[in-house]
Amino acid sequence: MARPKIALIGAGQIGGTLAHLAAIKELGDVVLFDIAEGTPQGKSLDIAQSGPSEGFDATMKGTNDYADIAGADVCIVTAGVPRKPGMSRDDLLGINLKVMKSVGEGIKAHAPNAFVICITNPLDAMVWALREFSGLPHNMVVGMAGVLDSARFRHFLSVEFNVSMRDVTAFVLGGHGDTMVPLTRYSTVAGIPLPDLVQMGWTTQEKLDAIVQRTRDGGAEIVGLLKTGSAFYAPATSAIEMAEAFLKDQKRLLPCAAYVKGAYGLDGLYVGVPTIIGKNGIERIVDIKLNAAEQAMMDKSVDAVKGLVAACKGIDPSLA
Ligand code: A3D
Repeated sequence: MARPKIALIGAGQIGGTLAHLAAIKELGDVVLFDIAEGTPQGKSLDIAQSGPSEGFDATMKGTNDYADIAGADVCIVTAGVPRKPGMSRDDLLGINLKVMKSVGEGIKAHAPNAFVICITNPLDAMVWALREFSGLPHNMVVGMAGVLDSARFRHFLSVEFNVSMRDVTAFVLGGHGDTMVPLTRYSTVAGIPLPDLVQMGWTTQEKLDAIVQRTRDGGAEIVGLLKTGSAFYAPATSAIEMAEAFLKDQKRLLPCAAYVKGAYGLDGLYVGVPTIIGKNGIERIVDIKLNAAEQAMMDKSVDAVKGLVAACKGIDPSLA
C-alpha cells in the first residue's frame, strides 16, 4: 500500500520541525514547499540524512513548485511570517492574508482532497481565509491552536502539582489570542477537576489564576525569550498529533479551531472548540455546557475572532 503523502507549506522553523517529526514517526512521505529557493531543498536533504540513524522509511522532497504537492493526503500550512517581540498575533494579519490566498489556490489546484491544518497566525482568521480561498469542505480545513494552548496549560499544571504531564488533561477553547479560554472546570489530574484540587489543598486559587494567565501569555513568553521568532517545537508536535489522528482514524478528541455552525450558538465561524478528528477530518464538534462565567469568556473571544474576520474582508473584498 502506498505511504500517505504529507505536504508542508512553509519550510521555516515549524515546517522543518514538522518534516523531521513526520519522518521519525513514519507518518508518510514528505514534501516540503516554500517560496524561498533552497530552503525546502536544503532542509529536506538534511532530514533525509538523519534517516540512517533514526531508521525511518520516508522520502523527503523540497520544492518551490506547487505541482509537487499533488495528491497530498495532509497539508500543514505554516507559510507566512511569525511575530517579533512587541507584536501581537493580529499585527500579522495583512501580510499573512496574502500568503493564505496563494496557499489556498495552490491547495485547491493540486491537493483538493487533503486534510488541511493551518498554523499561520492570527490563527482563527487565517484558517477561515484559507478555507475560503481553497474552497475545500469545512470539515477538511482546521486550525491548530487548542492542542498547543492546552499542552502549555498541562505542562504548567504538571510542574505545579509535581505529577506526570500524561495524567494532566486540560481544555483551552476560544480564539488563539489574548482572549483564549482555559477551562479549569474541564481540566483534571487523572479525572480530578482543578477546582477540587484547589479544595484538596494541592494549589491555591491565586496560583491557579497565575497559571491560567501564563497559559494565555504562553506564546509571548517564548517570543520574548527567542527575540527572533516564535515557538516552533511544541506547535509542530501539536499539529502532528492532529495529522496522526486523521491519518490513523484515531477519533481523538482534540481542541481545534474548527468551523462552528449551530453549536455554541455560532452561525459559521472558525474558533477553538473540542472536536473529534478521524478519517473524515473534523467528524464532530463537542458542544460542552459552559457556565455563565465561561460563556462570558467565550463570547469575548468569539467577538475578537469576528473582528479579525471582518478585518480580512476589509482588506480583500473577494472575501466579503
Ligand atoms: P518562519 O520560520 O518564518 O517560517 C515561515 C516560512 O514561510 C518561511 O520559510 C517563509 O519563506 C515561508 N513563506 C512566506 N511566504 C510564503 C508563501 N507565500 N508561500 C510559501 N511559503 C511562504 O515562521 P515559523 O515557522 O516560526 O511560524 C510560521 C507561522 O506559524 C507564523 O505565522 C507564526 O505566527 C505561526 N505560529 C502559530 C502558532 C499557533 O499556535 C497557531 C504557534 C507558533 C507559530
